[in-house]
Amino acid sequence: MRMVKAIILISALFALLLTVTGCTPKQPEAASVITFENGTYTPKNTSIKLGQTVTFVNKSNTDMWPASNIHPTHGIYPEFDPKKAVGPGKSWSFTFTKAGIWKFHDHLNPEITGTITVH
Ligand SMILES: [Cu+2]
Repeated sequence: MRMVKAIILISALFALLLTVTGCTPKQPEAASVITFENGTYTPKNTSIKLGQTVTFVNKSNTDMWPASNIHPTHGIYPEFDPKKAVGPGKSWSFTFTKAGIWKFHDHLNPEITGTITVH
């Protein structure tokens, strides 16, 4: 009898566990955020999954222009380029549809760089 009680208890715990995990909605892949502030992109190196979106947020008081290397033509990943400056307080999002290690720079200050690894 004690065995039966133990089995019932374990089954109940299992059911509870399944309910708890089953209730947790599957979170969509959180978009990565890279901020531009104090003359740098943070984080400098980001790793994301294929199809994920990265949002560049300009928290500085000057324009930013994150773009694919190589400056000035941005030919390595031409779509990874807002094609214009992004003002203070504004943001620009880009969805990476190509796997690879994508280096970028600030088109207005090409010495400011970063890397986004898409896998
Ligand atoms: Cu450039």
